[in-house]
Amino acid sequence: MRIFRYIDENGNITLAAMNDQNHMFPLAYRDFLHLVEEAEKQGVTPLTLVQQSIQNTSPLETSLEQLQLLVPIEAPEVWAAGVTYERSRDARNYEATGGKLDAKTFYDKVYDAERPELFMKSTAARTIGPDGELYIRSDSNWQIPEPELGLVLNKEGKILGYTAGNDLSCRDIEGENPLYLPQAKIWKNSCSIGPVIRLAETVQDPYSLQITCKIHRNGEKMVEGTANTSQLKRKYDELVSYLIRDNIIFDGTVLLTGTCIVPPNEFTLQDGDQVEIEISEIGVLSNPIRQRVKQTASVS
Ligand code: DO4
Ligand code: MG
Repeated sequence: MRIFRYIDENGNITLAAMNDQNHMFPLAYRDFLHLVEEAEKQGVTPLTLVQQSIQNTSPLETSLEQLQLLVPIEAPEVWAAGVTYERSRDARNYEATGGKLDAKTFYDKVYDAERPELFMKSTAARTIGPDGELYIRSDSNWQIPEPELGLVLNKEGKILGYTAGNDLSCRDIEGENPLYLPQAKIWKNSCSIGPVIRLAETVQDPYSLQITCKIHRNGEKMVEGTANTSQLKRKYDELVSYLIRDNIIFDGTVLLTGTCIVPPNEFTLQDGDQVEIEISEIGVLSNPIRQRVKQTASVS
């Protein structure tokens, strides 16, 4: 069962569920967290509550693609794990050593270390949903999407659901100096999540999800990559346990679990590109790329 939000024909923000037959049903809950809260109050799981709610209702007569979708949850914070897949470790080594293949750096250390790399990626105001515009930075010449599985958490760190996320990143800024990581990761519209949240209880094996990323330019496919969450070095609970350690996190926090797909080293995103991230059992998160007007620092 997948949960999403859209704007209905009267302009109302509506929560809805999509079942395994792709039938979609509006729900009477304000948002995803309200649904989870009501399920808890009634002593049932979110899946049971949704099944009860849609029992005698008719499905929407449209498709997901035709709806005006919104971000499935206004996550107060989006955190991210890094260097959780070999592919990411190798790409980070490449950019940190000015393009050496097979170089060894501190990224090897973090890949093997007990403590994972975790960083703050985004906030609700910086995060966009399906079909929203992702902005590339004006001061970077090497920018790529990072397709990642996202965990939707409650404030105790329980995994409520799974979504797709794009940890848009600047390889040149990150490679120049690891202390620049926040600038390589966080800016306006640098993160997207969606299109849906798959209820955790309806995912049989979150370690066997197929992730595909495609980038189109002027109608032509420039990049296509595929990987699987079975290649993840760590466990989801392990990442969450470090996130919540001595920390405060909020209901609806999203934790991105790291990238397993990196475009070829010579590739950088451009204005007008279209990025599609597909995760099996979740769906396709699609976003256009926009280059905003170049900003130069001025000192008066
Ligand atoms: O160390 C930098 C971040 C790496 C990252 O975002 C990833 O592996 O997905
Ligand atoms: Mg990442």
